[in-house]
Amino acid sequence: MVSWFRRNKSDKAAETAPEPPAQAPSVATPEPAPATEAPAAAAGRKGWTQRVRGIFTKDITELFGRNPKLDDDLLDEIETALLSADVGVTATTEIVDKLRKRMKAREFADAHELLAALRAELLALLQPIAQPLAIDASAKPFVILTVGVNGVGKTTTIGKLARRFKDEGRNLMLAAGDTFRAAAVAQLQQWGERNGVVVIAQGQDADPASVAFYALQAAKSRGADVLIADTAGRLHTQGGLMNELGKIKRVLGKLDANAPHEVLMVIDGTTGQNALSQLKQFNAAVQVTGLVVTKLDGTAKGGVLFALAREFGIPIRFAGIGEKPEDLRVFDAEAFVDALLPASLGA
Ligand SMILES: Nc1nc2c(ncn2[C@@H]2O[C@H](COP(=O)(O)OP(=O)(O)O)[C@@H](O)[C@H]2O)c(=O)[nH]1
Ligand SMILES: [Mg+2]
Repeated sequence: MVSWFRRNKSDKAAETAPEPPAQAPSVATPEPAPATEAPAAAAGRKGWTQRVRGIFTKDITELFGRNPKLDDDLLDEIETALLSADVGVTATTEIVDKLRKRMKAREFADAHELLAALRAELLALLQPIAQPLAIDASAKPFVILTVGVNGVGKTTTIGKLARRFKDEGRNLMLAAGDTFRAAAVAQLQQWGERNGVVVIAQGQDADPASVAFYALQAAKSRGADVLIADTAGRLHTQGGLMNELGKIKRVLGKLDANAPHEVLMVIDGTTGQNALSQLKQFNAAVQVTGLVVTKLDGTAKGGVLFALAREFGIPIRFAGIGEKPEDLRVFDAEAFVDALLPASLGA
């Protein structure tokens, strides 16, 4: 730990003095980490099904294990399962009403056909927003600004993304824009070190907009492909801090009118319906262009994705399904719905 702080200090000294972009870089590029861990891109459906589970499966497995009758009671039980998984009242009501209409119209021969229709409804909600992040290669660098409340997994996600982009052969840099806590800078530097990625930091209490500005200047001068900026967690109810995000965005725009190219909001999948008000406020402050939903490995509340999809239609880029570097998946709507409601269920 001590060595991180020490290094942080010297970085601070090196980076606080703004330099003309053409000058030699003042931050040592760490040696690339040996490629011993599994590649971050090794995704696949298996990981999803193993990690993301238990959102509906317990209730629904029990339900369909009982070989239920096709009636209003069954719909009631499905409604309860969706609500307790935090799909939210509006999205749940819509789904259940649709199923009820089709049931009354005798479209389903049995309960299992109704289950298949439920899967299809859930998939239809998520599929349009399962849009992977496309890195525009002409943006030099492509700037990603990460935002979100405290503890949702912003810094961890940046570390995982760093790993992924390195694996893809991209030249990237990180900006330690969470200047609230010294530990936050150290945490990002640790990720950078592990993955052989340069981290630009000005230390604790620096102006995060200034960190972002100089980091973009440095990334431009080095011809980096991608710059990912961390920010301090903030409550969506803290007006001053929300304005600060606007300032970071404006300052980046001074160096590149299109920057940030992606405002990536990280949402904790265990938050439940509060995620909706978080997204609403962050979106109003900085216009969120993509989401990462984390901690889907440890929740019975991941149903909030359906509510987010319905309310905002903002693309979900990635899903966090664990704490390791490789535990970030490109969001795959079908794999997610499969993990929640296996097609084999009740077959
Ligand atoms: N289980 C699990 N834990 C996660 C995931 N993403 C982040 N975390 C943990 O959440 C905690 C907070 O993460 P951090 O990146 O510091 O959050 P930040 O405050 O938003 O930067 C840490 O203990 C992480 O290891 C995930 O996808 N799954
Ligand atoms: Mg952080």
